[in-house]
Amino acid sequence: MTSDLFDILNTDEQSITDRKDLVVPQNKTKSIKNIKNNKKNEYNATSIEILEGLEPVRMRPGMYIGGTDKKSLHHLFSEVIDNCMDEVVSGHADLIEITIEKDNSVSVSDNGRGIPIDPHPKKPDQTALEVIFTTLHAGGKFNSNSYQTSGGLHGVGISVVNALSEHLEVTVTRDGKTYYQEYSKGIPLSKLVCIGKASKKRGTTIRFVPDKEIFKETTVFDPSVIYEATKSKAYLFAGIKINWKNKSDSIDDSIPKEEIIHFPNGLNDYIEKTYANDEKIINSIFHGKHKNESQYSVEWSIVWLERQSGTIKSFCNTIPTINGGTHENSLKNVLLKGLKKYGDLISYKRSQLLTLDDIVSSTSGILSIFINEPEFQGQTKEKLASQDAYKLVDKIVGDHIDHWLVQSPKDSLRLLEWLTNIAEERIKRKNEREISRKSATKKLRLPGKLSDCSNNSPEGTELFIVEGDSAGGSAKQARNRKNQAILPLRGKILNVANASSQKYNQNQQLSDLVLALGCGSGEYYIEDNLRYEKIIIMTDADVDGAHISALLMTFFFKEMKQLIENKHLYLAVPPLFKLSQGGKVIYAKDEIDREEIIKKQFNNKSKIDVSRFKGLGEMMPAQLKETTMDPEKRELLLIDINMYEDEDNIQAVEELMGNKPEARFNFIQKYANFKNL
Ligand code: 0RA
Repeated sequence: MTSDLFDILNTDEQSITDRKDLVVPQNKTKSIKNIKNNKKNEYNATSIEILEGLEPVRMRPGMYIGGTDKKSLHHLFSEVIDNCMDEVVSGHADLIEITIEKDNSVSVSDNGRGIPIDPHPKKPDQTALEVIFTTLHAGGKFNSNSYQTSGGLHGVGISVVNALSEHLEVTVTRDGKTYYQEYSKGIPLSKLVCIGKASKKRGTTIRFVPDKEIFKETTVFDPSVIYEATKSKAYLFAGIKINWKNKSDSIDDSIPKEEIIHFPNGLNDYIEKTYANDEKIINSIFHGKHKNESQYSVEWSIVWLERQSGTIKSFCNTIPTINGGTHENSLKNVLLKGLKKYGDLISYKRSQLLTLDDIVSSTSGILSIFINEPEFQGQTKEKLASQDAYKLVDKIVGDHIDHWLVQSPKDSLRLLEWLTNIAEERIKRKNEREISRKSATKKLRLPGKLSDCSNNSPEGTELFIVEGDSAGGSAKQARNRKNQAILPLRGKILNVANASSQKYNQNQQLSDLVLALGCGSGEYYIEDNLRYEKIIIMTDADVDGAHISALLMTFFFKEMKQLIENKHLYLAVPPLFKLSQGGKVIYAKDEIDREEIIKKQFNNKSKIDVSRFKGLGEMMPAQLKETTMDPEKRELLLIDINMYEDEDNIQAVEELMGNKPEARFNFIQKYANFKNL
């Protein structure tokens, strides 16, 4: 026996060989053949059954302990200590002993009830202990502890540790006697034997050596990993004392050789120790513990640090939930809710700026809950999924934070001020980012004549290309400055049909247009850089207007074909006539429209006043908005690439370019079956 705990436990220890006579009574009728003596490989029924029972574990260890690497190796230890913690948490034990032996075996003892050794009701051949060590998931069925760690990566059962251990020995003291059994790779090497009388104490010791065949990377435990995991158990359960012994020849001298690990103030001890050297926003710790006998328990200890790299560690039934989960999310949200509510209470308006990120970055601490039948999720089962845990933490921490904030108004105000400063910094940074994006746009040297819209992203934006400054002025007043931009083109646009690229690069009007669009032209066209969603050509409804439209369309067709293909180019449809009778005003886009309206919408009782717009510049901004620019009321023509792509495409372009304005006008008319929007 390796554990010194049993010295403390006052066992009348005898060596196993001395007590071969002390066979466990219930095994008298049907004795289990000792596999150790079964040298001829004569497998008996029991060994085969056990092998089959634990075979899946040895076949696919990853399914049970997450892998076969160093991390998974340490899961064996977690499983064993979690079993002991179950006894502690359920109030049956208050002392644990951990020993890393020289031979790299690890021994874990507790002074709990001791694993039951009576015959198993369904398998009278076997003791309950043997069933627990040789059957997957058998532990929980024997044990009615309410905070069972079952369900997670841990809680796979001690049988998994047994299956993956080259050697495992278990010693149980209960009912005045001490019992002992050994296993190898899950197979018992002997019967459970009574090795002595133990007058007072009870408990269980499990010592195991991981199997090299399984853990190919290493079977050497890292004392620091074992030590940290052990310490966290002591923090999480304030009542516990853990006797720590490190007999390994590890060179890591930061890990004590011997220590009694005991944290009477639980989580607060951890916080005080861990953050002793950190600058705090406020010195007090937000701590609370709420226990409902055997139903649940919630404990937390929170500290606010000046450095913005907060970490919250969470646990469920002493199992670390590295990836958080419902309980941890709830804690973060309830802290935010509490702080905002308190801000409201003291009329500290800035507190409404707070977001989860603002407070989480400065918050550090531990959350530990105990619930029945926790559910874990994720590949490594390190995230709590129980929905009850969210409500539980919300309710209990929610109640406490309100009181805690009200109790120390000075601290609470300082905390609020600090956190809202973080929020304001965040908002400021965000604004600066936006401004720098805007000025990056400015660096594109947008043409001076462009009246850009204020939206930063292209979605929903429109660029109106208008003819002349007076139309530009009206359009500027008529637009929605959020998403509508205006580019007035002054003077003559170069006819690009016969011009070289070089030539129209030198043309001020066209280079202004390319600059405004941001997407480049010709082979340098990059659709992603297009600064507007819709490009709308808005020219007067006359021959000159048609001419300019035609020139622009030709330019887009030759230089930004994709822009048309991807349906970004439109023609605006400004009215040509204004019809009014009495108070009634209707606009008509052309002669046909005019006659139709006169016939259908007006009566013969009084004179119908018909006026013809000479140009867009003549219209009142409100009129222009209503008839041509307001997306709710206007009509737009989508320029469809197909109209260029018919057989006499070239001729069509030629036609557009022809010297006779009439010809160009005809083109527009001819292709006026543009998609009507
Ligand atoms: C099953 C039933 C009972 C206790 C245990 C298992 C138990 C398991 C481990 C593992 C490490 N230490 C342990 N201590 C106890 C309840 C036994 C009873 O009711 O007396």
